[in-house]
Amino acid sequence: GSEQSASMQKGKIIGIEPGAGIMQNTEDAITDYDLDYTLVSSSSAGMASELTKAIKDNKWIVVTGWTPHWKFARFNLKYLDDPKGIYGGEEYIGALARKGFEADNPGAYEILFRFKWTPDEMESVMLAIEDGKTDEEAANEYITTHPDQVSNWIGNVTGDGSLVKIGYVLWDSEIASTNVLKKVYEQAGYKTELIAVDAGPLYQAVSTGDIDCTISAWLPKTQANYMDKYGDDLVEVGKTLEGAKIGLVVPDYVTISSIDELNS
Ligand code: PBE
Repeated sequence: GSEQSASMQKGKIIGIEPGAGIMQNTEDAITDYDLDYTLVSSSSAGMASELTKAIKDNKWIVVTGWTPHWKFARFNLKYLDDPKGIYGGEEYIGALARKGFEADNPGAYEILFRFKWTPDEMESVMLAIEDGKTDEEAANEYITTHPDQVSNWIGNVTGDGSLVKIGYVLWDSEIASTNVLKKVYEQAGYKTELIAVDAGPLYQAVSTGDIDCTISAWLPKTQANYMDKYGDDLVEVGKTLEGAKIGLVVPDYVTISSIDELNS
């Protein structure tokens, strides 16, 4: 029964890549709430498959979760309340650029500055990928079905065929957004290179100028540790998406409602 399953899964929080901001936040939560839990590192895909399996068997599970994410469209899930505010409140997804990107490539910078969409729009691309489309197919489909938005992003910019190096982390959300940005740049007349790295090396590469830009920055709280370390050596261009959120997520059938209750 689910009660037995419950005790089997307790004691673990299923996490994602060790470098993700949410992993640091979760270590802080374990300490500050004095949780009798260990955080298990995995990957975004691994977390999602653990979650899918647990729900199929009606088992107790707690994962590190974030919005936008296709899992909220697919399953009945809830965030656990976080009375201590360890996971912050409303987060945004920022665009970061290397110092000098605006001067060297003003058109490409302008597109980055104007690239803004909603959680629902981003989630639609994530869902298409989850439904089996390739990253590229899903991004193409988004571009062709949102021509007005794309032309707003591009504005009067005419690309000169130069290369824009875009860094990202292989989180589902950033796979979706970065592939859309890539298509926008290509439609505007730029070449692109996508460079997948972990979060720490990503911030470092923007700060050293090894890559031009990224739209993988979850702020102000999620990746505060990386911003503290590298923020002075990079440019925060703008907010690509507002209304993001991170926290601990459980299926609805898990009866607790707050992180406080995890030990009980
Ligand atoms: N996330 C999704 C990332 C940002 C994107 C919330 C897993 C993190 O740094 O935790």
